[in-house]
Amino acid sequence: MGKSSVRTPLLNADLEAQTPRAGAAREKGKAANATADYVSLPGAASIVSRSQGPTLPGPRAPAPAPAPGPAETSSAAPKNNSASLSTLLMIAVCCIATVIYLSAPFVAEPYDGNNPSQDDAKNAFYKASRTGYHFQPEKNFMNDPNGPMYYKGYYHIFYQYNPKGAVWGNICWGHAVSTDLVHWQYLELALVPDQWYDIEGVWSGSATILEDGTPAIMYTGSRNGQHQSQSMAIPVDPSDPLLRKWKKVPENPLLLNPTGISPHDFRDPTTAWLESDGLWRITIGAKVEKTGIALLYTSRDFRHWELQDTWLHHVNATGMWECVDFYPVLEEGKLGVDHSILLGPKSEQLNAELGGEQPPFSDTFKYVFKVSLDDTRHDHYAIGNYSTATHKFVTDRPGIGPRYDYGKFYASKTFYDSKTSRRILWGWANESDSEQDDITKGWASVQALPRTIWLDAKTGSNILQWPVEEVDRLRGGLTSHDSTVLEPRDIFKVKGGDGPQLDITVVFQKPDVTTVDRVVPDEEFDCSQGGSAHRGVFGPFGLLVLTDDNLIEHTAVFFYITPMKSGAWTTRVCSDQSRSSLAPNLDTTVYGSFVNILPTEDTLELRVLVDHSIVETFVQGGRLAITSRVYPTLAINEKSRLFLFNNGTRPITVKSVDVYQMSSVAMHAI
Ligand code: DQQ
Repeated sequence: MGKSSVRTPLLNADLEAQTPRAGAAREKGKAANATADYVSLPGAASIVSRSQGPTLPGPRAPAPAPAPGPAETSSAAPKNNSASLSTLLMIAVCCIATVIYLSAPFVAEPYDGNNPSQDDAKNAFYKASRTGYHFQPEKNFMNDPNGPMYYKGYYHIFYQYNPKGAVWGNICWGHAVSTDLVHWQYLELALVPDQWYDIEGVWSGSATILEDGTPAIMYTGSRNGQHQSQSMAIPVDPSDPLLRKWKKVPENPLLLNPTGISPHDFRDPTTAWLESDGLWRITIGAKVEKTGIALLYTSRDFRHWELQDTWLHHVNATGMWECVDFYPVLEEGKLGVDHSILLGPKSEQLNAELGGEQPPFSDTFKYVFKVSLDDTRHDHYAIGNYSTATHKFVTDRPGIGPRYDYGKFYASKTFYDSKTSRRILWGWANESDSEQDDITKGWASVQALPRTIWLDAKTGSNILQWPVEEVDRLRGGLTSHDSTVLEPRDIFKVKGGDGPQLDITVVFQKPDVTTVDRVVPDEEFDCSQGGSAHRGVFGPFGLLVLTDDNLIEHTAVFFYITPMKSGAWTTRVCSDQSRSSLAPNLDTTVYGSFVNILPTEDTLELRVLVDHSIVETFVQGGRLAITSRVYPTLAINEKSRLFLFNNGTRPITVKSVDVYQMSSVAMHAI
């Protein structure tokens, strides 16, 4: 793949200002900022409105409050003529948007990829949402990633899959292999519901590499109105690196729900780990009343499992725990750790090599426990220690812990990549459209890009997530831009950012909050009130991705720096889907959370990977992630644009912007 690099200064020629920069108005704006910093600033109509420019609220966004805008807006805005001009423009734009909206057809024949009528505009909307470089099956419904592993030169991903339709049901294990985690080849179904104990579905589970080097799968079988039990499958031919055929062992089901646990609340076994007592251990999600729990089982032969008296972990009032995951992480460095090598019979040898004493290596390793909360459909993780004496996980901090990802990312699972000594995380990004849309387009769900994860040594309190480096090989033409300043209300088109498949890195100078004399706390903002249309002092500022030329559709990924009652300033990152699409029946929830910016850090950094209907955002080197699903109707394919914006009342310095075009990957059946 050829790479071209165009290094250009971030001038207006590259980043075309979308609205005129009247010097006088700018000066008025600056003067007004001085007073505007004192207040929390509600409801500018849209990030694309400037004092002189049109107001273009997305038709599906809530109408801006008629209340007066921020102080500098009213004082900077030329009154009289320009006010009525902007009203006229707003009416015109609304009319155009309405016409486009009404003429945008959202009813189409089921997508089968062969029907010529699907090439017309009616179906462009559906077709454009198919991703170019994310893993997704050829058709039908997918959910949780299952049993990821590296085996004999291939990465394997299995996934919950309905081979008969684009909605959940008939759940089997789909299977694909790759040599680089990016290019995938589909294989035949690995596990199908064909036994009395899994006849309603082969639900989620994990793979473990056993001591003889062969893999074993533990999974949940569903039967009889979703009664759950745990079963095992092994490869028919372990010498086949593709592991095409699997057989269920005759001892199945290996585990029935224990006393006190409902058969409806007993599922998703983890990868097993071996400890120095020669016992394998797995943990399985369950609940007791409203307490989410992780049951612990031991086995010497991987067939006969014994429930342990103590739970590995539990948190009150969190409901059913799905898809739990439990693994060690190094306290320093990016390398992953194989749980069984760390704690198993080989651990002493490893420890000796590391110059340590005996396990559990408490000075060197921490543990991560992840749970997928069925009640909220969010994945949370806690960092702590695991005692091989008590077999309990003890968190460093109370509670369920932060989320892996503040957008669409569920039922995730890690594996240890023995090829490169990484721990890699997979997570399911479901759709934000309707089931009817999914049936029409013939598929639902993608897997987020596989992410390398490791402990953030700077904070010790969070993990870092970063797309596996193999993703970088999809990068094509690079357009780089140097420093520029975004004045309040600026919106610049970014050269090199056309198209629906991008990998964007933008670095902002951390604003100097000490320049603000008096501050009114703004603790109420939670990304959703107005989203990118809200106005604060420092922010929102960031990127508009998957944006059409007229900025009718845009997905804003932005920072927002908030003064708190304590006097401290905190930094949020938000992903605003409320103006992403003119299409109806979409979930347009605005996502976001606080990100820890350390005093030693003087930049704010976003890496945003755009792929048609998925936008994956990594903040501050991976300290926070947000995945969103969006379905533009106008900003599709070659009509998609990239913009930088600042809707705060203070200027923001952009230090650099790098934009790569991303190649598509062909995925075939073999
Ligand atoms: N999905 C599976 C279950 C799991 C849930 C069923 C999580 O095993 O608990 O498809 O999305």
